[in-house]
Amino acid sequence: PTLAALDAHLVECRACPRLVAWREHVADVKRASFRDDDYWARPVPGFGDERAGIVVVGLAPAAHGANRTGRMFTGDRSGDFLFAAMHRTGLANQATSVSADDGLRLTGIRVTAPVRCAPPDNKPTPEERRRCGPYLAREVELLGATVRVAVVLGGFGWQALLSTLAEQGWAVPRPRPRFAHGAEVTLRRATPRPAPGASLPGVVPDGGPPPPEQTLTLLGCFHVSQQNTFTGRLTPQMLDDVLLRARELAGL
Ligand code: DU
Ligand code: SF4
Repeated sequence: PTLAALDAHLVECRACPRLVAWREHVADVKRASFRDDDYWARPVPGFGDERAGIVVVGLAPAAHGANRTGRMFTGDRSGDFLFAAMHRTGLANQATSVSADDGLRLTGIRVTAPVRCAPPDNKPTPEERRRCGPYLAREVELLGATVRVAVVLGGFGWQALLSTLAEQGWAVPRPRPRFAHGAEVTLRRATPRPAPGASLPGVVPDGGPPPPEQTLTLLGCFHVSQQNTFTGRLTPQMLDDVLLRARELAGL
């Protein structure tokens, strides 16, 4: 089980009829300014550092952004805003993100989404979110203990990530922590004990010290969509502050 194997499986997924139809319809019609582009029109994998201390959880691919370029947050204004901030805060090697082969590299951070296919009006249904959840769960699991911080862009990703983490044995408080810009919630779980067959001779887990705890801190941030960035609800400084806080918490 590797991220590459997960992505190979993901890009073949056709489990949501409404989203499969939409991602392909958008690719047929296109936007005039992209009329010469071959759209990706498939599920979009996470992008960035495979040993990331920070994972950014968005919402879903944009119809003419990631659904066109095949790379998360790439090719639209949301991505411009996000990657420029990553570049200012030392997490990306360049400020722009136009296509999957533009040379952008992320260090210590990775971008992903709870729903991997472009939805109409950027609104997946609860059922689509549930169906796609295992891909996010598996990605977070494969990143493993290196991930210390999740920067969550908006309430949809916040709810989706909390559901995913609860299923994976993280202690999620009840009532659930609410999304807010600047919200900071640290979750814990016991590090899974090795499977019985994997224990080494002479190592007796029972009665030994408890396994160390794993922690993951969620940082809420308004989504980088134009609705927020054009109106000034989310400013570059606000996003920089969240990313710098994430760096600090992740020890980067
Ligand atoms: O083959 P590659 O996609 O360039 O990835 C090689 C290596 O670099 C892999 O361990 C992921 C990591 N990486 C990264 O740190 N940041 C990126 O933006 C893309 C890949
Ligand atoms: Fe598959 Fe997720 Fe796309 Fe649904 S949204 S078709 S579950 S990849």
